[in-house]
Amino acid sequence: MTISRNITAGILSSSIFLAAVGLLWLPARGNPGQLDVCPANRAGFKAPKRNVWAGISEHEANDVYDFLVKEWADLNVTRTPRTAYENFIFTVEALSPNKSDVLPFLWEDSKEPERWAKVVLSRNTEEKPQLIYHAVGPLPVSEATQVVPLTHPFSSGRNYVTNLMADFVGSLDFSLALAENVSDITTELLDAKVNRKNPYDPNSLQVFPRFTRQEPGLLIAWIQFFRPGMGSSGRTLLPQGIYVRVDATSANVSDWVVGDWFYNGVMYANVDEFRRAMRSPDFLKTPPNVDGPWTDTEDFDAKPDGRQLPPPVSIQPYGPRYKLDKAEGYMSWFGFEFYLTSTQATGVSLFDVRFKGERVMYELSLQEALAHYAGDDPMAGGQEFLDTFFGMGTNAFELLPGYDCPGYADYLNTKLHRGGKTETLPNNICVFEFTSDHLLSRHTAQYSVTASRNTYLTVRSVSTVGNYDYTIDYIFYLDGAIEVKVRASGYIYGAFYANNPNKNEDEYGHRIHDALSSSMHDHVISFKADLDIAGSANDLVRLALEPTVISYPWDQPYVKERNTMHLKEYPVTEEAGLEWPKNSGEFYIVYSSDQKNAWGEKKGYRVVSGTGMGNTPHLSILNSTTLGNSARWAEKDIWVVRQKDIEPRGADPLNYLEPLEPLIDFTTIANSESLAHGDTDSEYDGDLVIYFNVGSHHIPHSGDIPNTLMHTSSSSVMFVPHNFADRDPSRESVQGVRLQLKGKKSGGFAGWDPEGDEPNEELRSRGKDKNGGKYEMHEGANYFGTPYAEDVQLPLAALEPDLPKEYRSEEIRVSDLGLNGSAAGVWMRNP
Ligand SMILES: *[C@@H]1O[C@H](CO)[C@@H](O)[C@H](O)[C@H]1NC(C)=O
Ligand SMILES: *[C@@H]1O[C@H](CO)[C@@H](O)[C@H](O)[C@H]1NC(C)=O
Ligand SMILES: *[C@@H]1O[C@H](CO)[C@@H](O)[C@H](O)[C@H]1NC(C)=O
Ligand SMILES: *[C@@H]1O[C@H](CO)[C@@H](O)[C@H](O)[C@H]1NC(C)=O
Ligand SMILES: *[C@@H]1O[C@H](CO)[C@@H](O)[C@H](O)[C@H]1NC(C)=O
Ligand SMILES: *[C@@H]1O[C@H](CO)[C@@H](O)[C@H](O)[C@H]1NC(C)=O
Ligand SMILES: [Cu+2]
Repeated sequence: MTISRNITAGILSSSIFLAAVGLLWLPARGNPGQLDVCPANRAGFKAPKRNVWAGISEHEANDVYDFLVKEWADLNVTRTPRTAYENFIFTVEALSPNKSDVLPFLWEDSKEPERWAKVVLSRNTEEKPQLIYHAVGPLPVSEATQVVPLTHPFSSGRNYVTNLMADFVGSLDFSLALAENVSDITTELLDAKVNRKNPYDPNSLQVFPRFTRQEPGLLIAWIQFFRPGMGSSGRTLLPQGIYVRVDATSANVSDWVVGDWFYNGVMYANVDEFRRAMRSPDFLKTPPNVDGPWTDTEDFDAKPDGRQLPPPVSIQPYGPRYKLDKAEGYMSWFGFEFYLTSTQATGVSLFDVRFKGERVMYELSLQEALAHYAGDDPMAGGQEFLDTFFGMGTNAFELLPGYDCPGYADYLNTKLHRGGKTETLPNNICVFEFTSDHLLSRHTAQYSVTASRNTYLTVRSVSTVGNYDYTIDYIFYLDGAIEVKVRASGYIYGAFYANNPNKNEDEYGHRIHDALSSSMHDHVISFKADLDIAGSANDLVRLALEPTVISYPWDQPYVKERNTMHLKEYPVTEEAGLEWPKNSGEFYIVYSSDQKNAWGEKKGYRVVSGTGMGNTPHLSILNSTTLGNSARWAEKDIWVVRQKDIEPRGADPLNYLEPLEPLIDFTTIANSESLAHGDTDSEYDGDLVIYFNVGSHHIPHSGDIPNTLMHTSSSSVMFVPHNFADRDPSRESVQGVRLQLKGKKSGGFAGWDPEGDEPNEELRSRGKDKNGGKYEMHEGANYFGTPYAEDVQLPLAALEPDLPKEYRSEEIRVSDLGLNGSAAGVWMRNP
């Protein structure tokens, strides 16, 4: 028997499925379980409501372009620009609807919220090129449609930033010309020079600038040389030790002014001084950083014992147990239901997450991914990346079946509308169930042993932003827990290691090759969780475990006072940033303000630093000089703030361009407003939002060469039910077995009387399910849920997908972190 799998259609086509079911019908085996696959139901599965967060379709995008080209006729807006000095519509995407409009739609059958687009106008005909947000709506385009400046999400009240880098191509030409002008120096010190004809020439040079807006009227670029590392794209492992400062204040690259040079710890006021110094006999050289097999990511030749056998893999011969409405972006799995969508800046986000019919989260979404470096040289010393600027969604490329996701995963595509065109990113989100190698629960009792499998649902994407790949998972567990997990891999962004007597680089990392420093940095990745625990009115408390000394009457007269511990609850009464408690000595719990479980306890979810490499971090640097106010959210582990339509996001991708005057300054969101509600404060309804970080303090070491390993870079935050239900809700969904031990006495289960001939009726009735079914315990294995009961045969593709056939991308448009292809909006390619 074979089951074919179609990775794009995902769910098995029904004819194949029926054949499979026919073959795989399970024998009863004293267990009335049958294979409960119902392909018709799955195929017909539909989201209950429209996905109001869904991305803009190609058709909608085209209508918006047509509308704007007319509306902005006075700006001569072009759809696909041919030069850097045109005005064009950089991006078109969906404007997330206001929660205040969506809740009535979801819960009160009010009308669907208006659909609006968010567009970025790249305005380049003025002296200062700008990127400007507008809202266009309502859609579809009609008489009523208008274009208005989009300001409500931005604390600055502005809807624009100055574009540092409107003329990327010009700046690259400038940098290459600059490098060519000093080819005598680079040949002498680096044994390399620019080769415009052959970018693969290992002894050629590339140039990348790091821009800093020092003050409003001064834009500085530090330009560093790199070897190309084209073979494996290990360019960021190949920084070279020459740096040059350029005054890049003018929007016209022709007016840029070359300034100081930096080499081996010494500053030179200009290139002539640098040349003079080079010729002096006491000039100190340091070895260059040369490419070689050490940057290769694979070793095809090694044959250690064991590598000749393929490793174990996970299979799913009967198809998935979730239901997925691909068209709408809606899923259902063992009580969880949610919508998903993707945006260019932030990638995949989830909305209206419910568990067993109750509200848990309105929104769960990435906000920003910061990598902040430190170092003794002008590049590493001021370097930081806010990766939504490059686009966590824009750079979420096709996933590798069987490797990024199990061979049986389902895939979704996303569409990007940029520079007048629509691009599809195929198969860049996967969803799959996975059974962990460890159980969810187990117990060995006197006469039986019972085990419950830990099967969970994962929604995964990978954003490759330049050198780094972020694998981002949203994971759902049968008990109602939700995990957000990020793992980084790819090439580190190393710093040049100047091997001089000072060895200043040792203060910022380890030496990991001839002339490479591992360059310490912090990864702080922000997510928003708009928790609505059993409704919108919620409270955050810190439930502390505190040591105490108590005198108990039952201890007397022997123990006067007992050293012990007890619980103390501290409500968080105003917007605040918190750090994870020392010794995990507090539980951060978001409680429903009014909904209780059967025991009178408030329904809650705990927010906790989850699984991975140590606790999730916040930024080590205080008041980062480079960041200014652009990423204040990175300074604490977890924040609680009021939910507001005017504060939909904690960060904006364009913050990267104006860090000192960002569009969104997080301190204006977390600004100590009261969280009291109910009687005391009628203007606030108790709807709170949590912002939290995952990431790592990354001190790369020799093992990060060639690539950072995911087990060292993973971190997560979990949302775990805390008194949410009356007992563990996974019992009714979990798959497992109770094995009665050999011998007569098989007791311990409700309804099984080990001693008597007749089952004890009272106990037995407890074994009945709600619908009056009566499971009768028997000797041997008692399965809950349907187990495997026959051999399965699988096609090779279930074990090793046919990658050349299944992988669709021809060429990946990588972002080089030099602003080309970033939100700075360059005229990317010739139309
Ligand atoms: C638009 O084009 C017209 C005609 O070429 C020109 O006169 C005008 O200055 C342009 N406007 C802008 C804003 O570039
Ligand atoms: C969303 O809410 C903001 C703030 O109240 C408002 O300015 C904006 O117009 C609303 N958007 C829509 C589409 O109604
Ligand atoms: C390179 O040298 C040429 C000729 O001297 C000069 O015109 C040009 O400005 C220089 N370019 C840079 C970027 O230094
Ligand atoms: C940039 O400046 C150069 C020299 O100052 C000038 O020739 C050129 O026209 C300018 N380009 C633009 C687009 O203004
Ligand atoms: C950071 O800035 C805050 C607010 O301006 C100030 O109170 C604090 O002392 C600063 N810390 C450092 C280390 O600069
Ligand atoms: C910029 O990136 C685009 C892809 O987005 C590429 O086609 C183009 O060649 C790049 N331009 C330069 C100058 O590197
Ligand atoms: Cu890192």
